[in-house]
Amino acid sequence: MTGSSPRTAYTTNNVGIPVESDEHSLTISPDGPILLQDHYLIEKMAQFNRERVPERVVHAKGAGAYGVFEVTNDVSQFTKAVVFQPGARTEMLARFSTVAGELGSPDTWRDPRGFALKFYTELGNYDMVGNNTPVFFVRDPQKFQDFIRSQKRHPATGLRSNDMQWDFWTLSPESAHMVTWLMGDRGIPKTYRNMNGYSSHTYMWVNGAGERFWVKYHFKTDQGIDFLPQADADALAGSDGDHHRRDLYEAIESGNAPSWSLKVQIMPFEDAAGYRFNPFDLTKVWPHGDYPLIDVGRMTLNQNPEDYFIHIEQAAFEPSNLIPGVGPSPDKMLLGRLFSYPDTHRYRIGPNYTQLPPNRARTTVRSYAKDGPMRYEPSAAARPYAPNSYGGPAADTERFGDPAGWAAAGEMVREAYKLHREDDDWGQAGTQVREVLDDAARDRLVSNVSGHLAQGVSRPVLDRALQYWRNIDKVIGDRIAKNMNGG
Ligand code: HDE
Repeated sequence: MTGSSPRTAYTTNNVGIPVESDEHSLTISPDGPILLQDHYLIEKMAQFNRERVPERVVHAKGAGAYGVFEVTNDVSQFTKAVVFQPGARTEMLARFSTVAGELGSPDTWRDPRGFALKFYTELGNYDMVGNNTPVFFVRDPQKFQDFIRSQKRHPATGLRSNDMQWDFWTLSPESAHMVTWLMGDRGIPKTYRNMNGYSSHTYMWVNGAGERFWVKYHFKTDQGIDFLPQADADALAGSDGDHHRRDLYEAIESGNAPSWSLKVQIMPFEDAAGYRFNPFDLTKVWPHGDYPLIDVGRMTLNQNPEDYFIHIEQAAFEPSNLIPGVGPSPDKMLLGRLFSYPDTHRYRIGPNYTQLPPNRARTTVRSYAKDGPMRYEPSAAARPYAPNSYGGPAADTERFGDPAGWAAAGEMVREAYKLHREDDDWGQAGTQVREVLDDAARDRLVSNVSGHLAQGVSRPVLDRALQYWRNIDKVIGDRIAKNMNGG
């Protein structure tokens, strides 16, 4: 051979053994039968059949990237959380997603967008798992599963059904505020870079002196809020189903790193009981006039995953990843989520999911967990039981013993939240329509709702939907009714 051409890397099987051919199965003579001893062929076919993990039962389609969060304002008076301390710079992972669509569904369907963040702090992974809307459809986890099923596929036809969606929504008036967000411009962001992210829930912050506060997070896009008109979104759903995923990847790849400015609303702990709205009701916002936004920092996404499946499909976000200085709140939906996410990860990607690259802590893990399928990190405990006489580890209750909790008392009941003086199901939705939207946005809302109702929503559901919108705002409701009753 003249000169040695630079040898390309040779193919191996899954355990590094060089393979004999990339294209020919092992047979008796070129035209003969395939031999069972063709281990490489069998390995390729068997591996192929096992490449899928169950898709997320909601938020299946998405996109994600790594980045960094940098604190720009001192909020240590409210929290001791290491990620929010002055000067802190924390690596992170973000995943954005739609909700109801399956893994292969179009990015531009009308849907809330997931806004899931994982901060790799020296005191463990902190996850803030929010949406691009500050509220949600229901306020009790008992109804979440039913809500989602109304958004997915009809059991008989296997088709999505606007009639199912409006049947659930019009029988669940607490959904009005979120449905107003969903059917407006925020329901189809122009790109993942042009949407805000919200904790939606109220969380607890605890400062170094043990003082507690209630907090809501607002990640404001630095790219500006922008949306897709319904017709453009419908066209893209056909021409480029991965439009948002592509945009995020290409923006980062070209050095155009998107960023979001984190601001928070802080409510003094004692204000909650007497506040005009139930501050833990996930269908409500805290008007910014009551609790203004306070700057915290900036998150920048500047690194695409090197392998989408490993880092994004297997990413496991959980609201229960709460580090010292951040705690839950009496929000029933949040409390339900604290169970559900680790449960779904154990089912979807296995009991040792926290050892996978996107999920593994970037600090020493000294838990007593051990064994289980696919485990490969040894336990850092000196013995697999506590207490032990051989080096622990043992909980440091002096430093970390505060459970970030609140007092609770009373009988066991199954009831709705007690109403605060301005609590109802329509008020904040109406305020949004009348005071937040401008005329053009109201026109698009009317058009979006009318178009959605026109696709298969039949009486009695249609009549309830018209009344639903009149309850939100009589003028808007009448305009939609006019469109539905033949103009
Ligand atoms: Fe989720 N949600 N959710 N959700 N959610 C999931 O966990 C759940 C809710 C959100 O990019 C699941 O990993 C319950 C509100 C995002 O990987 C599941 C309730 C908000 C993502 C689950 C809610 C969210 C999920 C399915 C009502 C915004 C994608 C796959 C009590 C504040 C995270 C998974 C990612 C995913 C449960 C409601 C946001 C089934 C029980 C409210 C962004 O565990």
